[in-house]
Order: sequence, then structure tokens, then C-alpha cells
Amino acid sequence: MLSHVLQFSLWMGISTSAALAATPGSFEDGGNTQVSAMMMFVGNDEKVYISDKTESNAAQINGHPAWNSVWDINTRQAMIMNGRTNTFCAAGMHLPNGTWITFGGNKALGPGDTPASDGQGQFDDRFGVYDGRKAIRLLTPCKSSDDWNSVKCQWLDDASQLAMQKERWYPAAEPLADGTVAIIGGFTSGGYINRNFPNDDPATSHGGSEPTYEFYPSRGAAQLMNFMVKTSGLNSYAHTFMMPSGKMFVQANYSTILWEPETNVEHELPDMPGKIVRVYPASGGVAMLPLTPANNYTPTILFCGGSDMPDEAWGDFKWPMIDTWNHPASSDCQRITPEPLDGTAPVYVKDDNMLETRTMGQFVILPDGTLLIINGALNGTAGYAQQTGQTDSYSKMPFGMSLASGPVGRPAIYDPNAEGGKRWSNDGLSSSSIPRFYHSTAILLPDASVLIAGSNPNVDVNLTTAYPTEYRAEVFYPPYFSATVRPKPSGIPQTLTYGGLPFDITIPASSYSGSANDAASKTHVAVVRAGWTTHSMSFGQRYLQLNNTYTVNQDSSITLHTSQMPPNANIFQPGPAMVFVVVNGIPSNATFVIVGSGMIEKQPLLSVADLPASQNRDGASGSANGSQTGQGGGKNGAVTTSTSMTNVVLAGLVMMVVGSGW
Ligand SMILES: *[C@@H]1O[C@H](CO)[C@@H](O)[C@H](O)[C@H]1NC(C)=O
Ligand SMILES: *[C@@H]1O[C@H](CO)[C@@H](O)[C@H](O)[C@H]1NC(C)=O
Ligand SMILES: *[C@@H]1O[C@H](CO)[C@@H](O)[C@H](O)[C@H]1NC(C)=O
Ligand SMILES: *[C@@H]1O[C@H](CO)[C@@H](O)[C@H](O)[C@H]1NC(C)=O
Ligand SMILES: *[C@@H]1O[C@H](CO)[C@@H](O)[C@H](O)[C@H]1NC(C)=O
Ligand SMILES: *[C@@H]1O[C@H](CO)[C@@H](O)[C@H](O)[C@H]1NC(C)=O
Ligand SMILES: *[C@@H]1O[C@H](CO)[C@@H](O)[C@H](O)[C@H]1NC(C)=O
Ligand SMILES: [Cu+2]
Repeated sequence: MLSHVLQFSLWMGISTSAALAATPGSFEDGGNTQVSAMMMFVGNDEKVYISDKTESNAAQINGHPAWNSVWDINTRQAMIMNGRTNTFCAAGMHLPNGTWITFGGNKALGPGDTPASDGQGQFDDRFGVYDGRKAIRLLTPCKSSDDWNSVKCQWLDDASQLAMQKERWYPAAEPLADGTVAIIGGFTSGGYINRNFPNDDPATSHGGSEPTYEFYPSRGAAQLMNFMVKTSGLNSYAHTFMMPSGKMFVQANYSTILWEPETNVEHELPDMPGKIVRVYPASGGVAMLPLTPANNYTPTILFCGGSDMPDEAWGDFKWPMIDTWNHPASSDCQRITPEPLDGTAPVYVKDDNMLETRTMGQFVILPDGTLLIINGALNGTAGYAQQTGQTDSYSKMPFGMSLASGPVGRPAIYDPNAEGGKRWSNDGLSSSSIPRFYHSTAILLPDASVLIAGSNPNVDVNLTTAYPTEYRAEVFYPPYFSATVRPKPSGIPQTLTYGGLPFDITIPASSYSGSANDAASKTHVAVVRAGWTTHSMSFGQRYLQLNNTYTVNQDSSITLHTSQMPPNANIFQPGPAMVFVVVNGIPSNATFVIVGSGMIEKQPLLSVADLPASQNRDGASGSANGSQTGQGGGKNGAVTTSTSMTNVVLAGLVMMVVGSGW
């Protein structure tokens, strides 16, 4: 408790770094994270929560090394927080009410992954750590003004009170439309890949693999998922994305399915072209492209990088069979639209290659709708080992325990709307000199910059090896930081509903550049969920552009008539998100909102109202191009009114709950 009190004074410190002018395309010092940042989420406009695995970090709390911290966005200083269970490679997600939850981890271990002092993996007295394999941990974000010693600001981390049915290390997690979280697969404790070789028991690997799924809150006994058997070996941290139909897109090894979480029915989709592996430890960058009115909120998933190592090279639980650091990662990108609007069969489509090969590159969807890829290595894979099938002792390992080599310091930006051949660029982007490998992370901050932290491809803390344990954070400034003024919107509500009454956002003339009519036609409102990041993934990361029209006022301020979320909670599951108003590619700061009812429940779905027509300042109709070019509302446009009648009619209709639509 004393440590909390001492660290608390940091919040009061005067911020120096935040006052520096941000240079677009550059990295700035982000301070020291106290623990190596394996996992991160943005809690609110002040705090980023960080977790590491349990290891020998020098920072001590309650008489043991710390493995959790909270980083203050304004001061760039981190305060350590207590934890009980081993968070080593857990999964994480938001809940509808803005609390965050993590699932699983590894057993209790001592220094250097030695067996726990109790001999059973339940508790180790040197690290003061409990078994985390069934753990469910909850954290409700606090602000500087809260009492950080109070129970409500601390991690609730006690597996004897709240636990999963199964032991899960590296599980996947994805919310359903009601906010329930599906938790899928995993190892039962550490290892390189999730199989024995030969793979004579692909379901459970003689106890090493956990091929089932379960839910939080529980919906009964864990069930076998056949896809986990089929993809045995390369199926931990499967890539999961809820689709508009309520089926879940699941990708692992080189296989793909749509899965029905309610019935456990699997529908096969095509294999990954070239058998390129994207899941851990190949660790490709994977993200859902922005959902927009123009694409009718139809998800497309982008896969970039990872590894094309042949099957035997992957080895088994112990280590890879080859010297992975000599095997270039993939530069290949593929897109797939799992539920095409026109009803055609989904296919992988070759996309532009990245500018370099990359494993452990992480996609961060920026408020302007482009995707930053950052961190990672040119060769090899994630994970760590003391030897491989080709290098038979630790002392001969050229990069210590790292299975990757060749840091990629320079990020790149992918523009999903650019024509093929021109989607990638790193023009004007600096390189970081800090290698960010296994257990590094990146996440979007509320001022639209990106926090980068962590890296530790070592069994424990090692400050003297080729790719050491990294405590230094950096903040990366995307190109839009060249703007001299940024939008200062007002009128963004604190909650968004699925369908329902539109709302007005106002942008003062002083907060954008250029002609008012032009700016208005190039403005959009983005709901961005930065997600819960770990291992080059962002669990739950999504970007949805709200439908809008506008009125340009006589004083050149712009009023955006903005729709609520589309009336289908599968498209953007309930919970916390950031709203950015983007004028000509320049984002505002974020406003934090809760999407949906704030409860784990069937979300109320309301009718969607037509928006008033756009009006330019000279009184002429706004152009039909720019942000509001939709393809029509399709099945959601239940209400049609003339502009002047909209509010009157809506008042009577807004409580009408429509069916689950598409
Ligand atoms: C959010 O919901 C979860 C249950 O799903 C609950 O445990 C938690 O306490 C809630 N958070 C708050 C702040 O009420
Ligand atoms: C990937 O899946 C294929 C097909 O099921 C399987 O034969 C192979 O062993 C898997 N590869 C690895 C490395 O697990
Ligand atoms: C750090 O890594 C080097 C090899 O790269 C190894 O020789 C050394 O023993 C390691 N130190 C610790 C504390 O594990
Ligand atoms: C990456 O792999 C290539 C091909 O084996 C090799 O030439 C290169 O030296 C490797 N890079 C590093 C940093 O080891
Ligand atoms: C955005 O937030 C930062 C603090 O994080 C503040 O310094 C800046 O003035 C804000 N900018 C706008 C346009 O609101
Ligand atoms: C699209 O918007 C731009 C900027 O407002 C305008 O110059 C252009 O004429 C518009 N095009 C059409 C087809 O309306
Ligand atoms: C966006 O709003 C306009 C105006 O109400 C409507 O015509 C259009 O169908 C909407 N687009 C979508 C995708 O809902
Ligand atoms: Cu890990």
C-alpha cells in the first residue's frame, strides 16, 4: 500500500514532455513503463493500463516484483499496481460498462521460468504470484482524482473468486452482440507452438492444448471446437472478428471459418493463400478495415506479414526446428470480406505487399481511417527459446533467446481507399532505434498519437542481451500532426445507441482550415475502439464511421447531423470507444463514449431516421460526395420523413425496437 501512496505523487508532477511540439512522423520519449509492456489498453482520457508477465522487474510492490502498471497520458509516468496471478500471455477485452477483463495466463513460476516454490505451479513465494491459467481479472479505469488505494481502482485478481473452467494460455477472446465474451482455445501452459511432433493427438496434445471454448459470463460447460483440432499446432491467439450475421470469423494456421457461437456450427472458408501463417508465433498484422456508410458497414479483414515457414520447421512445444532468425518473414497481404453484401462466396484477395518483410508488426487504425503498422522484425518469429533444432545450445544462439532478428524501426501506413499498388507508404516517417519484438505493443491515444512500449524476447528480465527487456515507451506522431489547428467539436453525447435519434455536432470555424463548404464535405465522425493490445494484436479493435450530413452556418461553423450506430450490435459490439471528428484528414481529440446499454444484455435496437439534407453556407445543397456517400440504408431505413418533420416524427418512433435486421 505504501508504494501506491508514494507513486501517487507522480500524478501531481508537472508535465514536461507533453508540452513539446509534436513533429509529424516522429517518435518522442514516452517515459519508463516500470514493467515491460506486454499488454495495454486505454482506460480513459488520462490513463493507459499496462501488464507484463510475472518476471524479475526491479519495481517492487507488496514485497514482490511488479507486473502491472498504469501510465499517465499527460505526465508520461507510470505507477505500478498490484496483481496476484500470472498474466503471462492472457487475453483481454472490454465489457459493455467500460470495465476491462483479462482471461488466463500461465501457472505460477519462479525466476527464469523455474518451477513455482510450492512444487505445484499454484504459488511461488519469490515472485508472490499465483497460477493465472484460469484467472479472470477485472479493472475499472480510474482518473488521477480518484483514490488509488480504494478497491475500485485496483485489479480484482483472485482466481479463487472468479475463474474460467479451463486453463488457458494464449486464448482468443471476442465479444458477442450482447457483450458476452467468447474465450477460445489456448495452451494449458507455456510452449513455442501448440502441438507435439509428430502431432499424434491434435485435440489435446496429451494435455498440452485446450481445444474448447467457454463464455464470460458462463453459458455452461466448455465445449470442444473442432476448428481447434483441425488447426492444431498453430491456433493460439486465433484471429477472431464478429460478423454482421452473428457468425464469428476465425482464422488460425492456414485455415478459416465462420463459426456460430450459439450452436457451435462451423462453415469453412478458403485457406490462406500460400499457407502463410498469421497467428502467433508467426504474428502477422491483422485488422478489420474501417466500417463506413459507403461500404454499408461490411467488414473486410486485412492480413499482412507473418511467416511461410514449412510445417516441420515450426517444431513443437519445445522450440522451432530451424534457425528462425535466418528465415525472412512474409511481406504478403491478403484481404477477405467474409460476408459480401452481394451474397457471393468469400475469397481471399491479394493486396499490395508491405514495403518490407515483417513479423510482429502491429496494426493501429488511425482516426483518419488509415492503418499504421509499427514494431516487429524482418526475420523469424515471436516466442523465445534456449535452442532450436539446428542450434543445440543457448550459448550458440546468435540473438540470445530471441527467435527473430532485424528490427523494423520504420512504421508504414496503409490507405485502404488508395488504388491497388499505391496503398503503402512510409514517406516522411522516422525510424525508432528501439527494437520492438516479442511482447511489444502499440495503441492509439486519445490525442490521436500512438503509444509504443515493451519488447522482451527473453525468459525473464535480461538487460544485457541482443534484444533486451524494454521499459522505454515512445509516442509516435502520425502525419496529421502537421496540422496547425485541429477540430474542437462539441455536442458529442456520452452514449451512442444502436439506431435512434441523430444528434448534432458543432465544429467552430476557428478549428479547421480552408473553405467552410469544402471542409464540411470532407468531414466525418469516427467511432474508434483501440482495443486491448498484446502480441501485435488488438483484441476488439474496430473503426466505424457514423453516417452524417451537415449544415454550414453563416459564421462558418459546421453542424454535423450525425446518425447513431447502425442498428446491429454485431457490427460494433457494446462497450467503450473513442469518437473523433476528422476534417480533411485532421482528427480532433477523442471523446470517450459508451456504445449500447452498458449492460451485458440483448442490446436495444432502434429505428434509423433519415438525416436532413446537407446545406452549404450559400444556401445551396451540399455536395453528395465526401463523407456521406453511402450506398443507401438498405434494411435499416425504416423511417422516411421530410427534413423539417424529422424530430417530430422521431419523437414518436425512437422507442420502437426493430428486429435484429440484417
Ligand atoms: C461491469 O460489469 C461487470 C460484470 O460483467 C462487473 O463485474 C463490474 O463490476 C461492472 N463495473 C462497474 C464499474 O460497475
Ligand atoms: C496446420 O494445419 C495443417 C492442416 O490441418 C496440419 O497438417 C499442420 O500440422 C498444421 N501446422 C502446424 C505447424 O501446426
Ligand atoms: C542474458 O542473455 C545472455 C545471452 O544473450 C545470457 O548469456 C545471460 O545469461 C542472460 N542473463 C540473464 C540474467 O538471464
Ligand atoms: C535475415 O535473413 C536473411 C536471409 O536468411 C539473412 O541474409 C539476413 O542476414 C537476416 N537478417 C538478420 C538481421 O539476421
Ligand atoms: C488535445 O488534448 C491535448 C492534451 O492531451 C491538449 O494539449 C490539446 O490542446 C487538445 N487539442 C484539442 C484540439 O482539443
Ligand atoms: C465534391 O466535393 C468537392 C469539394 O467540396 C467539390 O469541389 C466537388 O465539386 C464535389 N464533386 C461533386 C461531384 O459534387
Ligand atoms: C445515410 O444517411 C442518408 C440520409 O439519411 C441515407 O439516405 C443513407 O441511406 C444512410 N446511409 C447508411 C449506410 O445508412
Ligand atoms: Cu507471449
